[in-house]
Formats: sequence, structure tokens, C-alpha cells
Amino acid sequence: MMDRNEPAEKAASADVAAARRAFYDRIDRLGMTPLWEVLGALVPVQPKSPVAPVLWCYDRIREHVMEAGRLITAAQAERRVLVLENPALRGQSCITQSLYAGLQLILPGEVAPAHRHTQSALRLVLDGVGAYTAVDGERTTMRFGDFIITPSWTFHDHGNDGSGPVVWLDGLDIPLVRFLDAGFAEKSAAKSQAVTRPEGDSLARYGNNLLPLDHEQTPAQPSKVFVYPFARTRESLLGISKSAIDAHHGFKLRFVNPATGHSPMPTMGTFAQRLPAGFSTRPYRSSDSSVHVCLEGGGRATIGRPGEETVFEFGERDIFVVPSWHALSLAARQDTIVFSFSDRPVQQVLGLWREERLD
Ligand code: GTQ
Repeated sequence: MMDRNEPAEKAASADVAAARRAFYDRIDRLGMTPLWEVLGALVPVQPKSPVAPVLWCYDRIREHVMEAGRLITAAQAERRVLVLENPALRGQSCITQSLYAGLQLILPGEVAPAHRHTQSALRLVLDGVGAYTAVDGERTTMRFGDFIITPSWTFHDHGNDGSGPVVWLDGLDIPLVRFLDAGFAEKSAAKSQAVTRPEGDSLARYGNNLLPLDHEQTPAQPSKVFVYPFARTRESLLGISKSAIDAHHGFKLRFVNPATGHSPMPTMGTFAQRLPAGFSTRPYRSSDSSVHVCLEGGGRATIGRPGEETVFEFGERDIFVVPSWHALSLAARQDTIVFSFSDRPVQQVLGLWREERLD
């Protein structure tokens, strides 16, 4: 086993080092490079994520999202979104290595025209009322905290029939699909897709402990439930609050495709958790970098190992990132509900996912 803490070059004499450098230059022209100079970085003992812990306070960025609404229309932009870029990954449209996030604004009377793409998207409604998302011919009214999905290759358009601006968080697997070079997209001929099913049809058919008689899905197929209403999520989180609390998670549940028990979409895992006022979670880490959004209450997130930790004070609508294998501890100032998402199902299906409960 080579000593990964000591670069091979350091141990060598000056002559050997010079000979090696000359050799590296010669093989460089042939499109080759020595593994031993990079092995430690390629095969790390544990994840060394380049992702930075970062917090966006909604109240501080809201005015800029609104300003975008005065500079470009939803129709001109196709999607009027301010991308949340991880400060360590600027220019790559990434919030983590595998995931994209942005804040989408839609003004009264606007339509973000119908299109589809192989990237999967989730929406978490943060601000305003009166907007809808249409997925596969069915419209869903967007209410605060609702988690809505647009699975890979489903047509979707967004509109606002209300009287004020509406903002939601978009989460997409754009970097993952880009990495795989598997991106396809097309615009629909129709600006708004034809409504073929009444609102609530999917939820009634697939989201109420019942399924159509002949309905069968494989684990990788996305949920036919397009909206996971916040009212229902809240009800479950409060409903389990009389039982024992998990020291590392509080009361935490994962969203599922009810027909399979797997994640609503194959590339993104989504979670909701409740922390009672005054409760602090024990530190916990996992190999999926995650994006957290506070929907109710607020508190303190401590990210990373003691001595080099990052501490964020967060409140409602604030968004923060926890990099892979960084310990997270959450302390609730008030009764708090946090939504989060990550690439966990991808790691799990590939046999890569790890977690560790600390302390
Ligand atoms: O709503 O379809 O934030 O296609 C980025 C790409 C949103 C969308 C984004 C998209 C969309």
C-alpha cells in the first residue's frame, strides 16, 4: 500500500524527481499521465467533497427574484429562474455535484410554456398563491410547502391565474444527467398543454392507499402522484410526534412512490422532518450531499466536524446545503419543519450510499 500522505516525488532525490518530470512531459504528449501522482485524490479514504456548506436567506434574495420579473417575462425566459450556485462550483449551475436548484418566479397572467426533458424536476412552493403546474395533462394548484414532481420526459408548463407573484424552489438532476450525457429536451407545440384529467385525479387514483386494478410499476419508474400536499405531510409529521423521537433525525419521513415504496423519482430522494421546539439532533452524516429548506420555524444548523464547523441560523424559506460526509446537527428554536432532497436513491441503487450516526 503506498503512503498517500507523502507524494511520491517528495521522497525521491532531485535527480529522480527531474527524470520523472521529464517522463511526465513526454507521456503527456501521448495523452497519458501517471496514476501515482493522483491516486489519493482519485480513490479517497472517505469523500472529500468540493461542495461548500452554504445558506440562502429567502428574505435577502426575494427582492432580486422579484427584480428578475421586471427585466424579463416568463415567455421570453422560457423559465424565469435564478440559479442557486454552490460558491465552490460557480459557473456550473450546481448546488451540489449532482443536483441543480433555482428559484422560479411566475407573475399573474404568465405562462411558462410546455416542454419536456430527460432531467427530472421537483418543485417546493415557497411564496405566493394562485399558480399551477400542469404535468401530463393534469393541473396542480401550488400551495405553500407543496412538493410537486415533474418526472423525466413528462410535459410540464406552469401558470399563474392569481393576483400576485409566486415563487418556488426547483430541484433538478441537471448535473447528473449532464455527467451522463443523457440530456434530451423538446418544446411542445402548445403553450399550455391540454388538460385531460381533472385536478386531483392522480392523487385520488394513486395517492390514497389505493391503486388502479392493473397498475404495476418497477422501482425506477416515477410516481403517478404529482403533488405531495404540505397539509398531508404536516399531518403525518405531527401524527408521529407522540411516539419516540429519533436522536439523529427528530421525526423524519421519506416521500415515496406509493405504488413501489421507492423514491418518487429515481434520481432524487426527498424527505420531511419535524423538530420540536428546543430539540437538537445528534450529529449525523451520509454520503449524499443534501439541500435543506425550512418550511416552518427555524433554528441552527451545525455542519462539519467540531473545530471546523459551519453554523447557519435559518428561518422559514431559507435554503442550506450539507456536503457529502459532513456531520449535520440541527437545533430547533421553534417547532420546525424541514424539507430536504439529495441523490440518495442513485447512490443506494448503485450500492454506494453510506451513513453514520455520530456521538
Ligand atoms: O420548470 O421546466 O429551474 O426546465 C430549470 C429547467 C426549471 C422547468 C428549472 C427547467 C425548469
